[in-house]
Amino acid sequence: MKTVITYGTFDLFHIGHVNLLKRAKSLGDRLIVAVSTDEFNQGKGKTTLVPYDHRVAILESCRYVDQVIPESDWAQKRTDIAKHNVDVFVIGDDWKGKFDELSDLCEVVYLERTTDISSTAMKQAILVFTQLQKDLL
Ligand code: C2G
Repeated sequence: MKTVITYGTFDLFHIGHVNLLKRAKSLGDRLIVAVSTDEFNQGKGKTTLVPYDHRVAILESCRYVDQVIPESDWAQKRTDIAKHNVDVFVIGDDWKGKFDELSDLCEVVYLERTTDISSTAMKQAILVFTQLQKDLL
């Protein structure tokens, strides 16, 4: 049983997340996703639109995801890898090089990000749309 793990906020679940999870799952038999809690995201300077428990439920509904755990601390990765017998750590290449120090515990893979989509861009589009709606009323 080859176990893969990845970490992220996964706000406003979109095709970039799906592509990442699909490719991550293809690297093993089981995919664990550690989802950033709302409090941890505040520490990342990220404000999420979708609350943690909804982001968990959305990921649990994804065919590529076998288990969802909370990410509440930058330093939990080593413990998670040991606890869940992880063989492969995967994350998008916007993080390239940032987690190389995990390579003594497991394989570290950076996957190419999907272009032209991001939760941030979606939030901006929602703001513009909301403003346009107001202007039309
Ligand atoms: N992603 C992607 N393509 C996009 C957007 C995101 O491949 N267009 C990937 C990211 O590279 C990441 C995952 O989808 O691997 C989740 O993205 P975010 O929710 O933005 O995750 P992030 O806030 O970067 O959190 O400890 C690690 C952090 O928790 C990562």
